[in-house]
Amino acid sequence: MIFLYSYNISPYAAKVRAILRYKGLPFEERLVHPLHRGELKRLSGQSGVPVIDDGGQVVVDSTRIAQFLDEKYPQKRILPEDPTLRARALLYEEWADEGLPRVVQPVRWFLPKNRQHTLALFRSAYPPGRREDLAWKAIAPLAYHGVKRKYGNRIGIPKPPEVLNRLAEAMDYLDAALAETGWLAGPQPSVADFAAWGFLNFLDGMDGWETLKARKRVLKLVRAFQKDETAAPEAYDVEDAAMLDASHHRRTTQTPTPNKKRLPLV
Ligand SMILES: N[C@@H](CCC(=O)N[C@@H](CS)C(=O)NCC(=O)O)C(=O)O
Repeated sequence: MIFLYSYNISPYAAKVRAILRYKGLPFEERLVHPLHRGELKRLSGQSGVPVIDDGGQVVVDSTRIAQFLDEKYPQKRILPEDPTLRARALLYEEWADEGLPRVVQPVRWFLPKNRQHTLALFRSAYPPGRREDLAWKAIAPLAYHGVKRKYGNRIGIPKPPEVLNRLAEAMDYLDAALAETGWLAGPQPSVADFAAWGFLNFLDGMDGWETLKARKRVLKLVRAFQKDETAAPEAYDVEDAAMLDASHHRRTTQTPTPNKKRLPLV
């Protein structure tokens, strides 16, 4: 049995989850709690997700996991054998892993309604209850702070029009890159498509979705793999709203001390 250590809001974990499903590999997901990462650390020597444990073979980082899975389970290859297509798949994967987050994470986190969805979704993966709610009052601003530090700019965070314009521009490029076959590298899905999907699937139903939907080939890619049940933005409840208020309050009145060991959460 393969175990996948993840967060339900992690695009890199979504990428691995989609690859496991595409290859038809049975797996069990272990959602890591952001305040309890001891087991993950003992297992993998670090505290980021995704990590897989395949019968004692522990692999960290979605790119390495994808390569490991493709070598061990060659059915439905996601790394093309043809060297040109393989190079293209790896280059586009690198863009989807490193460039696309700078476009998509601001959409998920800097548009207020989307941030509510994202935080509510994150919270929904863990047991209900007052104690846990209390913990989330701390986790939510920490998570947001981590994202701001990573994807904000020196004067704060970009305004919604700028965030959406950057999304539109990137989706134009992506749509054009998909024109030949509907996939990024050759006639079949490759690791690059899964990497892009990992980020884009979260935008379904969020502010910015119309921008994606208008690019037909991008829309087809987002619809191509099984939608993450975990990724569906749920209506947030009153407790979640309170949690968000706490995060706004924190942001304007005091800067949370960054805990280098724990940040960034996402
Ligand atoms: N390059 C890594 C990036 C993974 C990553 O950034 N994971 C985030 C969640 S989306 C995380 O776990 N951050 C917390 C940490 O690194 O401690 C990959 O492809 O797997």
